[in-house]
Amino acid sequence: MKFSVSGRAAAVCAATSALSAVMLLTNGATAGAVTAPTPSAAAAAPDISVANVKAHLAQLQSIATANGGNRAHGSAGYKASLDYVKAKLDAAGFTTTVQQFTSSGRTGYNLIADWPGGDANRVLMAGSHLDSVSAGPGINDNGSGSAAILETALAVSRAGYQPAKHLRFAWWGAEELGMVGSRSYVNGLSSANRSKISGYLNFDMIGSPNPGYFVYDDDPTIQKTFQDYFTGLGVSTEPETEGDGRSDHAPFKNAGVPVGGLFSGADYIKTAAQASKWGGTSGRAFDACYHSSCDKTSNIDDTALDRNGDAIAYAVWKLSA
Ligand code: DTR
Ligand code: ZN
Ligand code: ZN
Repeated sequence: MKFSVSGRAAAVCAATSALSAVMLLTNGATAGAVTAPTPSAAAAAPDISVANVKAHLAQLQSIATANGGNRAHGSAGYKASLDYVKAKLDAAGFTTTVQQFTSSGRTGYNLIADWPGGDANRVLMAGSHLDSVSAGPGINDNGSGSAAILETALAVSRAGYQPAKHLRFAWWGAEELGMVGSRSYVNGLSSANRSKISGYLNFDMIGSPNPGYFVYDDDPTIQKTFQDYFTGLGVSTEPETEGDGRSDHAPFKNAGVPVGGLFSGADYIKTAAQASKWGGTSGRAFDACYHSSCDKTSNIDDTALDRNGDAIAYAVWKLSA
């Protein structure tokens, strides 16, 4: 199995899940890249610039356009998406690892980014699937989650944030094939390493054009953290019940890890009651371009993307302190 080693990257090959051997490519963290630490007790989450998040989405759109119109598992568009995210994180001082796996006869990749520092025995994770369906560029599903956690990770670096817990971010491959990448990651963890994960936050579709504000109702502490944020905004939320088992939090939940997350809606129809509290259009889907070629940069509601991005940063700061 071929792999390229870049910079001070080191490759560790380990056979793990039943899917295939998993190849790990890890860069060397650039110690100098981390700025002066900020005491975690005093740290408040920064605003996540929706303009920066949208700039990442524009890059993902350009990548899809240059690669046959999608960023699906096994495609050049997916690998280019991963390379884009990895380059930003390497430059910001993260220790990145590329996990390689095979599914449906094609090579897939997870990108794991560890922020140096924090208690290695208490890891807070935030993740999003980076792959699209083959029908389109997947800007809302799930460029939105991928771009928002990327910008949150970059905000951690800019702030020189040094929380009590260890922070780990993940971009999953082959979610659209059945959470293949995230399942491969969880299956590859020893029970000791699995028990070190204090929580996994999942963000899959957070910029839907006719948005709802749904909070995963799995772990109550994580759920309340997100609910408190939106209460502070004066935005009501609903429990996310349609997605149980349908995104990358499922393998973590099945392994006993506390999970939570945010969702702005897919092809389900917004009711009149929901439109009255959230705005938008009743009788229409939250995202009418779900799994379609029209899931492009125009298929995003900036307010939902902005609010959810800020909620992600709030939860990462609060749950890692
Ligand atoms: N984002 C979808 C999976 C998904 C997550 N929650 C829901 C709720 C209703 C429909 C689909 C989903 C995907 O990746 O296809
Ligand atoms: Zn999807
Ligand atoms: Zn998705």
